[in-house]
Amino acid sequence: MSLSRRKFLKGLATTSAVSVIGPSLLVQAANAATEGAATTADGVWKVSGSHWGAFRARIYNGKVQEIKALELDKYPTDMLKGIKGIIYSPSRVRYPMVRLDWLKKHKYSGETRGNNRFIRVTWDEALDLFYQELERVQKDYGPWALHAGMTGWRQTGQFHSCTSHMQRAVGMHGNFMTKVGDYSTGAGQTILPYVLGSTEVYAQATSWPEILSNSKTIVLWGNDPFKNTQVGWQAETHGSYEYYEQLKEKVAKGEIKVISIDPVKSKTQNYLNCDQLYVNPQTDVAFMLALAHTLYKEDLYDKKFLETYALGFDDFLPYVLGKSKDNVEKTPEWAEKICGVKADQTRELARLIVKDRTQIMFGWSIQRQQHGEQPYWMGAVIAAMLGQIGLPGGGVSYSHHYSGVGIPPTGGAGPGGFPRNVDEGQKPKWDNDDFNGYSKTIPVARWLDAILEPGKEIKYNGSKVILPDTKMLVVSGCNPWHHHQDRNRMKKAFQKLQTVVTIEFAWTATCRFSDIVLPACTQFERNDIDLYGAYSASGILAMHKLVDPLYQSKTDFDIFTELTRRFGRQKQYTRGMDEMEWVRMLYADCKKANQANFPMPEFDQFWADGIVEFGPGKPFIQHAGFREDPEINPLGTPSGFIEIFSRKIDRYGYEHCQGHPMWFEKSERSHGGPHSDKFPLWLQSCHPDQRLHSQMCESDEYRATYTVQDREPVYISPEDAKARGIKDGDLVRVFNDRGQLLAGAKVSDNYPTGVIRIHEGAWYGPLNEKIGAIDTYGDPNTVTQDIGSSELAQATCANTVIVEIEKFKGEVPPVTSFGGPIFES
Ligand SMILES: Nc1nc2c(c(=O)[nH]1)N[C@H]1C(S)=C(S)[C@@H](COP(=O)(O)OP(=O)(O)OC[C@H]3O[C@@H](n4cnc5c(=O)[nH]c(N)nc54)[C@H](O)[C@@H]3O)O[C@H]1N2
Ligand SMILES: Nc1nc2c(c(=O)[nH]1)N[C@H]1C(S)=C(S)[C@@H](COP(=O)(O)OP(=O)(O)OC[C@H]3O[C@@H](n4cnc5c(=O)[nH]c(N)nc54)[C@H](O)[C@@H]3O)O[C@H]1N2
Ligand SMILES: [Mo]
Repeated sequence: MSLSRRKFLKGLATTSAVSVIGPSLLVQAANAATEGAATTADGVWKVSGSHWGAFRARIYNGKVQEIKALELDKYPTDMLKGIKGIIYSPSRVRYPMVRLDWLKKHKYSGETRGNNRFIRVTWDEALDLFYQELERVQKDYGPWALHAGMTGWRQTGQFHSCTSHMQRAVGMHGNFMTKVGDYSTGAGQTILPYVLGSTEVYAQATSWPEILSNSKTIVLWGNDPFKNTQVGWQAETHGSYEYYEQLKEKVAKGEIKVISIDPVKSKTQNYLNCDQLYVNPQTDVAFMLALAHTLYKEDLYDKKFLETYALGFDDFLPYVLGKSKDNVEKTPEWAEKICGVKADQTRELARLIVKDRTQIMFGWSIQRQQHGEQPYWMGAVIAAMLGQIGLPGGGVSYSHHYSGVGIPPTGGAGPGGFPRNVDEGQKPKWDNDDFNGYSKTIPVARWLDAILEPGKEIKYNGSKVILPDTKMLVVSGCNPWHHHQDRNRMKKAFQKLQTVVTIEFAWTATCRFSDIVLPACTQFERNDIDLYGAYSASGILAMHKLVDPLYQSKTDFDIFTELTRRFGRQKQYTRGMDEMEWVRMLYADCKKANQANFPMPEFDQFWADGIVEFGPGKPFIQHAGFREDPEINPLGTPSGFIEIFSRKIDRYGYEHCQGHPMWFEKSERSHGGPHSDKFPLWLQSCHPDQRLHSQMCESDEYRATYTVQDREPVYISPEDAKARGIKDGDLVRVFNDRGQLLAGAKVSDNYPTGVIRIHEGAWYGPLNEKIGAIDTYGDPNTVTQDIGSSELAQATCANTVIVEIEKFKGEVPPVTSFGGPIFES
């Protein structure tokens, strides 16, 4: 019996529950132990996990009654309270549904797509239609007309990872267009391989113990780890919070100085009670150039480091000194007018960060904007000038706010997953790889362009992409009507699509804009296995099914087993194994991989215990090998060194991403930037404190803990609110030329003038399907801009958006986001 389980049972023994257990229940308890469960008078407790962490759930009367963090999790997130509401949400997809007009009016009736009128059909009818549509598209067009390549934050569990199921099954039928990159780090992951030799954004970073004992200054650059490590890509351990606690103490004692460079006071800044340096949104590069200018002018930078480890400083310098084409010297005074940071403050910061060991930690929001490549590149240049890359507690990182990066990793191997691709040697039913001259892979956020401007040629990362003429979309494990920008542009594009199939458990706006919706079950209704701690690799977690699939929902595995049966690929798809056989096999493979270092028990024991722990990890120092010997451990850049100037990028000849980092004005910007006279407020759509994107928005009770007049909150400064006659709790309209939405005002001192926030993932609830209709709940992507960051990454620019806000007058429409479709017959 593992320690955690023993502790749990001991805990139960001291509660009254155990003393009232009668003999029959004790027998049940003994049986339950073999199912990874403990029985008490008021139900069975089962171990499982989620993006929000590992937990025990109490099941009674066939229902999940209670969720408690696993004892190992010392810093559980409040969001565990929202889990029950996902399972029992009134917005669950209950039955297979087909859109009324699509089915009855034919010709795909794109003009009414989004009116939310659906007909309930049987599973067989729905899957037959799905299969027929796949056939039609492959036969009439070809693989280029089908986009099934989107991915997203599928629920956890290595076997049931749903997008893999969809892509393997659809891929067994025929090829399809797919994507490269993601919405999280599109710009960052494209630029950094040129500069530091790897994507960096998903790299392990220096461990917190090393930082806590070596750093004197930590710069949180657009980074809110206290908010953002509540969730993880795999079951999150929340081990980072122990270190945040220690950091808070050190900040209080003056042992470490933390500076949050951010347009707003973040949750982390508030928690640590650290220094705040306000910077105007989207202007960090100007600020960084001024820092570089000071470091150079005051001769503070590390010349030896640049000589030994970096290339191209001399090609970059003229730009800083105003001796290149633009003739503008990047002085702190020049920057002040753009970024709002006082020139003296810039000089002070430059002197501070070279003085002692400094760790710069970037978040990702800052690259989710136009020219998002530049701040990351320029950040690496600053770090190179400080000369501390590769030292414990020094240098630059781009991942410390993500999935427990920075917890000393154990090095244990996690379980593999269900294969995303068709097995080797097998061919799809439609064995056609002819993309008709179109690109097979496109940059992730450009899929809407493909629908609207098929055949258009765009530049991307040194190559050309020709956008395919998409006719059909299959969506699983992501919510494009949350994650993509500019809803009204999306409406226009979706009117052109012929068929949209979505596999979902929550009736999101994506379901509303689909034609065939198949009810998946949630992760809580299936058995699975996961790595505990995506980056810490703290152990292996059993994910026990808590309840049977609700309504007519099925696991994605069962859905696609049924689909592949329709074209004779069922055996290949499942490899002849069922759910538990897969879970057992994944465990067996994982046990083998860990044999030498982390002995694991037999499966049944693991399943009964709920978790295998790998013990404490070993501290890690990022880029240490490179620092030690750049010849033996070169970076993955073309030269093997840090590239301050990139010949490769320079040769691409792009306008918005040139040979070295540069300041570019944005297409729209607050604080005196373009169009700020008309729309003076920058809208940031940071990641939610109380959701995972759009997941959990459907959790009614939990949502009610943060909504304002049933709407998503919009955070606004006291000054901006007052100037517009807006009071805390008012219903407001947020708008620009692209769209309009309703939200509830929350007036907060954390925001300076000119900056407002609506968290991403608020469920889109248009008043109707017409272009321009007001969003009744508060989805920030109603007003965001759908452009590419630059010719290099073509990444999402969700944060390049400005708006105006006013008190809402007139008749208040009800929120249309929740509760599912309108049932027609
Ligand atoms: N304005 C703005 N927009 C943004 C961002 C921003 O900062 N601002 N951030 C971007 C970023 S970084 C990201 S990562 C994306 C996130 O975008 P997504 O990953 O698309 O967002 P989620 O809300 O997590 O959507 C996952 C969907 O999959 C469904 N799902 C989960 N598990 C399963 C399953 O097992 N089976 C099936 N069939 N369905 C399942 C959930 O119900 C949910 O609707 O959003 C991007 N969009
Ligand atoms: N609770 C929770 N945690 C999450 C997620 C979630 O949905 N909920 N999603 C996860 C995912 S998929 C991702 S990609 C990450 C997202 O991680 P990030 O993208 O790093 O997170 P955000 O919260 O959007 O932004 C972090 C900080 O950047 C600041 N910022 C924004 N623009 C600028 C700018 O121009 N300059 C400067 N200096 N600062 C700026 C914001 O004010 C904010 O404090 O979070 C992960 N963690
Ligand atoms: Mo993300």
